[in-house]
Amino acid sequence: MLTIYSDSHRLHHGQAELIDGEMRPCFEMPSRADMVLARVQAVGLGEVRPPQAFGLEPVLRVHDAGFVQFLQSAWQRWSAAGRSHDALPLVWPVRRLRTDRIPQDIDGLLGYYAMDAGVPITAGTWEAVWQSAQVAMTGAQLLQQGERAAFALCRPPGHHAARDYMGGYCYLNNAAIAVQMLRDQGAERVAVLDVDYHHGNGTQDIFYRRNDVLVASIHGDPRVEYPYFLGYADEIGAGEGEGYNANFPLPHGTVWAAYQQALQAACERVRQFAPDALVVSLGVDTYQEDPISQFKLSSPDYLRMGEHIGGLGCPTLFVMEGGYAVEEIGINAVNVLQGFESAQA
Ligand code: SP5
Ligand code: ZN
Repeated sequence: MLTIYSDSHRLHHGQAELIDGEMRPCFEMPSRADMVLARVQAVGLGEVRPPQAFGLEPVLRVHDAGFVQFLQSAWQRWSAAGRSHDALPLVWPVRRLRTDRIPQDIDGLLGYYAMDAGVPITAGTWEAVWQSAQVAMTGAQLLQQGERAAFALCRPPGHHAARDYMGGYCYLNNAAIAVQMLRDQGAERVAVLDVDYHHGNGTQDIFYRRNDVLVASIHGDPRVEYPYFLGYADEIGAGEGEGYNANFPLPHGTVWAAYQQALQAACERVRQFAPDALVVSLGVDTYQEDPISQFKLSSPDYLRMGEHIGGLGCPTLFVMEGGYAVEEIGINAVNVLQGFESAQA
């Protein structure tokens, strides 16, 4: 399987995030992608290629132009205000505050375009985010050119980012941009299978009213887990998209036996949809040692996960999302890819 990877991810290295009431070093750090790349190379998964340049147009097929402009200019505005720490939001438009007026000040803009305080913006953030999206687009193009599978080693991740907001370590929705590119290049139906521990609120939101993209997500129950405000089983899509969104929330402590049942149900939905291509949002924060998550999957379980996905027989693009047990992130992510390949053979 081909891997697409760019060193530019290192340009994004936030200092701190708010967690358990403290500012602590960001869990989403450059060594994550380094570890995954090292494992890809150690097992000889296949060639590693740099991304190609697709420009802004495919990004704007998914994201709001004002939001993208904000991302591009946020560090410049922040540093012009005399600040040198990472940019972080501090106020949000909750119920009955106005969202029909976009603030002009950087603090207002950060709150307007962010869902939480987990998205620090640094001097290099835009370049890293931009290249991460290009990595995903390159993967989409490889499927379009006839590859059976590809691995977009994206960092920063994307699935919490929606059309016009960032959140949860995510700025642009790499998987959604890849899906839209596949659609624009001729795939009639594309399915997303999101196996990251957290609900993919951004991806769900982007495709919620569409019947050409099925979104299925298995994740920690939002009653007790981030992102808290989306990801319930009764979210089934709306309008023409009704019946094209499927959520499988699972309790804290979920082990493989229960996870596998949800995975089988999600795969069955994908099979019924009969997509021309599958995009897997591949987070491995379901791992038992993950520092911020509560599922209990073991490293061999990821081989089984990959076998299930491979059994679907779809052209598949894997897009890297979360996973914060840095020591094992490479083994776990690449186990999914190897399990997939073994089921394809
Ligand atoms: C892409 C991705 O996986 N983003 C995850 C963002 C999660 N941010 C909120 C984390 C809250 C963790 N709370 C548990 C603390 C354990 N001490
Ligand atoms: Zn996650």
